[in-house]
Amino acid sequence: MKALLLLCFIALSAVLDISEANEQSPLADKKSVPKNLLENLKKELNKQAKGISYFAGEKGIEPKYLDCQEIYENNTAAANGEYTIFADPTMPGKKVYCDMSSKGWTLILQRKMENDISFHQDFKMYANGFGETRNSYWLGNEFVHQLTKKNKYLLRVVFRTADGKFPFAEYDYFKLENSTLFYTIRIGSYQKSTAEDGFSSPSWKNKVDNIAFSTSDKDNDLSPANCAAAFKSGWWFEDCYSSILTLPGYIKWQGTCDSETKICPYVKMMIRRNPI
Ligand SMILES: [Ca+2]
Repeated sequence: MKALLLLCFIALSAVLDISEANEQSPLADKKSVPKNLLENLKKELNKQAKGISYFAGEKGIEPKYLDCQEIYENNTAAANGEYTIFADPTMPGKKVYCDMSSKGWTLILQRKMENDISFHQDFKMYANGFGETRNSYWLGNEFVHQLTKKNKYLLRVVFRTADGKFPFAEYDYFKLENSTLFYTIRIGSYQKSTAEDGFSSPSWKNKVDNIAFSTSDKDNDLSPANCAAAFKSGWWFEDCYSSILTLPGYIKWQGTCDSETKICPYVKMMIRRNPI
């Protein structure tokens, strides 16, 4: 508390100095606190006001940030890479890959086909997450549920095509329900994007929106068969799939990626809070 009061005092002093200087008052020549110091103090006070807590991270004592967007907003120079985020500060954090190139997106799936892993995992593995954050990974349905139950998120699915393009499909809402509802996915409207609407276009037989998550040991699909076992994958299977990002060996996205003529060596599913 003492530290907080001291910070308040310093910050207030700095505000007074700067405002006086701006008004050309007789005190204008008084030495001002540098503006960047004031900004840092303001950020620190904001964190404390928001009740942000801290953890012992690889870089020392670090704030428990909610997601990659919050990391970016506290440091707009933050680089793409691995960070630890906390969907709930009372629960363990999780390592995640952050795309900071467009203001802090949290990757919930990343798949590099040249460094691929098996996505033929059971329900518990998909709930907890698996893989390597810097390469191919599934963040974890439970963690993503915790993130998306509190805030409204956008979803962007980004591909790299064989000829080096990066088409993407964006949706204005994304949420995973809880484990009781088998992490049912909720997806909003398709936004103007450079890739097809692989998730919900009426052109495709199988949709993803409002579908429960299935694995070979938990058949929640709408097919008489067990889609996850048949296709050695975990996914939001309806009567199996039209677009799916977890098949062995390739990425399938209607109109953009397939196993033969349009091979995509890379995909990421990432989320960012919707400012609306
Ligand atoms: Ca079934």
